[in-house]
Amino acid sequence: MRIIPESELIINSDGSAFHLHITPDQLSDKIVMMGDPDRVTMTASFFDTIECDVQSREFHTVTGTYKGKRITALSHGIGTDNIDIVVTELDALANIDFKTRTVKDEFKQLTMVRIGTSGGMQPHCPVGSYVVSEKSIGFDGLIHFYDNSKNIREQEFEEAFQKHVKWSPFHCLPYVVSADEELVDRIGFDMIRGVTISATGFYGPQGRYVRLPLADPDLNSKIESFRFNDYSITNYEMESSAIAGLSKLMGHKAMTVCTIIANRVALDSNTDYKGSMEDLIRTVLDRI
Ligand code: R1P
Repeated sequence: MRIIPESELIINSDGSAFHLHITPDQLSDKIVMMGDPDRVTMTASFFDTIECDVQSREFHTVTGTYKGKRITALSHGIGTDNIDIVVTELDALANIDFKTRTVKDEFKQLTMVRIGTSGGMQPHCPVGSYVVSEKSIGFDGLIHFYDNSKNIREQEFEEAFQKHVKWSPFHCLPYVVSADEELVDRIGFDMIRGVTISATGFYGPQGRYVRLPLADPDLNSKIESFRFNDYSITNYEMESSAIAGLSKLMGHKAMTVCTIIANRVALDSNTDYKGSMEDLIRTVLDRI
């Protein structure tokens, strides 16, 4: 049996995972995740009981109960690079024996729902709407570092997308992965379903022209006009592709749902989205 070396999976002296700083017994198998550490505080304010509240860097974790269900809420910060850390450590907390440093015989499946903010790319995703990422397109390249990623990628979709937007050879290969279908049906049944791009940045990588001119100023209009079967690209955020991809590779269930806080087509935005976020969090907590 493979013993995972200390350098490959760093465990703190208190028995907690290196970055998340929580111990295996502090994790529920139902997890809601979000970029903003303060959103975890908001989520925990809906809990009936609090079991632990741990903060380490941008990773804020609270485990407690909501209407009798044990749930962990945690912040993952911004970007798919953080998702590599978060999903790997969550999986390790659930499926690796931290004492023997071996994979446990019995697999524990986690359910992860990311509750995020996002920019809409279609008129049918106005500010204030909720969009479930039925599929995600990763502009980030993270999944290509793992073996077997071709088994979960949707290559026809990828090829059609690259052709339509004339994808630059300087970028990584965009990968397409689906969220867990059962979760999408159960949690997002009354929400807009869409295809979400996870970008590698907030400004240039999402086509925002502030001061630096863009390498391809037409990329967003090509993204907007892209169609594959009945799918159009609905929104931009920065994590869903890696969450869907890594979870699929590991055997967990995951999906992302976002409240739209800017519409890139209508060129409007709303920074006062606390109410719509609260409603979305309560809905996910009820349905997870
Ligand atoms: C960018 O402002 C951040 O907001 C979105 C993006 O994915 C990125 O993390 O999500 P969160 O509001 O969950 O952080």
